[in-house]
Amino acid sequence: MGALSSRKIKLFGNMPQMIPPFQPEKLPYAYDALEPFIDAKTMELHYSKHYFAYTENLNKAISGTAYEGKDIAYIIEHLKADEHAVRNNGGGYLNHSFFWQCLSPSKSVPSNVLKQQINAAFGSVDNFKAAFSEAVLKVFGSGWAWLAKDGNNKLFITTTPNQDSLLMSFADKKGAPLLGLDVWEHAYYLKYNNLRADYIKAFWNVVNWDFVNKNYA
Ligand code: MN3
Repeated sequence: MGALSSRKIKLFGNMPQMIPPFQPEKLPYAYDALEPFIDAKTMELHYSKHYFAYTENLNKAISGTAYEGKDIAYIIEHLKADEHAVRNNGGGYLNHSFFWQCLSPSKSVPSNVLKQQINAAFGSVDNFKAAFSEAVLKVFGSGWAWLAKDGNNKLFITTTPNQDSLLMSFADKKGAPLLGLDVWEHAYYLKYNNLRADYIKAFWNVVNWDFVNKNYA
């Protein structure tokens, strides 16, 4: 299996090229578009406060460093584990830019191609959802859950701590994300409090499978 590169695996195939100074990506729907599953207040704070802060702090963190002028894929792939400000804010910027597109008020379904891969890896779409949900429940503290593909296009579920990305060189399991879920309390606590399982259940109602399908293709 060759080294994964976001340039080769089209991770950003559906996203505009993100180069500094980084700007927040446009939210593809209104704050209240995902109600009642994700509430408007949470979306507004999440997007306009948390995401904007990651974006601004990433620009600050790379200012005057070797990362200045590099695109986000380069930064994510090259940053070192102890470069905390770039790691946290670069990951935060990338993960959220990706996450907004993983959600949609429009109903969609896994493509036949993706469904075949899900069946091969997990047995069925329902089994996949159960395994993904279990992974989300097991995230200790803040982090993310991912459906991803490896260098052989095989699907797997994994989680990352804090704002880490599967594309970071020190990730436990590297791969190309197809679908991500923010498991930070700021993503659900206003509406769901400590009931993370209810947040996950709601999430399945707003998954943008069209985006996931394109990420696999
Ligand atoms: Mn978040």
